[in-house]
Amino acid sequence: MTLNSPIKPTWCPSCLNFQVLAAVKNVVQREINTGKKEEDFAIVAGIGCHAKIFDYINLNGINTLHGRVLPTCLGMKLGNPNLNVIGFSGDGDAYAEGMEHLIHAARYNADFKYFVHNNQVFALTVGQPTPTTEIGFKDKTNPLGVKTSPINPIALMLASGCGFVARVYADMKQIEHVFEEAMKYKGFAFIEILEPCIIFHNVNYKDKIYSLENENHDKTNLEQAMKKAQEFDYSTPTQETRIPMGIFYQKEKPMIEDMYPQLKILKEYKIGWKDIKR
Ligand SMILES: Cc1ncc(C[n+]2csc(CCOP(=O)(O)OP(=O)(O)O)c2C)c(N)n1
Repeated sequence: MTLNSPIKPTWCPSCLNFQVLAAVKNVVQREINTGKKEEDFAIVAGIGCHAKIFDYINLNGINTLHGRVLPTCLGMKLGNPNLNVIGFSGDGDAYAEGMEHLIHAARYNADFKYFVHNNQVFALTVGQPTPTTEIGFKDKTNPLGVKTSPINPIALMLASGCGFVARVYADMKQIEHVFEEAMKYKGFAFIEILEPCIIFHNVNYKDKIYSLENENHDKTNLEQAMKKAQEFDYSTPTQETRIPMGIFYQKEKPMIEDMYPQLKILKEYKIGWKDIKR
């Protein structure tokens, strides 16, 4: 079996979602080459341009409702804690309609990996502002410009108790590196991909970003992580703007799969509920 799907992508030519697709397939392929099987993986996506990734990776999963990627991933893990579940959301999906799930996903700490493709707009519905769009952004729904300030998802996830908080630019190498670390991590891993939309939010972040790893950031230090999170507030970049990329915080915590004996047994025997005779 191949991870390549026969469905042709309908993303815009040079859309950064192609970088995400290639990186995710490369990492999963490496996991398969070193012992895992295709059926050990399940993917979940919501609705949006980013969510089309579901059609372009040949793995089992659920293309769920807009904003409901996280409860779907959690449900999969409760049904079969041995599955390697990977979720994909947009910033609209994760931070608007799905916001309440995000905080609880950090609390429950089920062992799955979650990407948020943050292009700072609702792209599929043609460019309306989301909770991470900067003040002043204009579109047909906000002709006078956005008045409210953007949320900072990195700070939010740190404050919510998430044990793996990362941000990468939509660049294959960066995504692969952090995704590999997330796969080794036991628990809920939050990875935001800063991904300008070439049509509706084409901001140049490339010369603003720097690697936390190269600046000796201590990813075990929550206070330091919070300080780094605050360096970029999702506003329009100025000459001084520096955007930290990489793993802000990493610490293993009790996972929901270990809190309930029923789930622990499934993990121990490497089985799902369907394998239990009633
Ligand atoms: C329950 C529900 N609410 C709203 C919509 C309309 N809708 C479809 S795609 C979309 C925008 C998605 O934006 P985002 O999650 O940021 O993804 P992007 O398209 O930018 O990748 C919206 C609001 C929907 N399909 N279902």
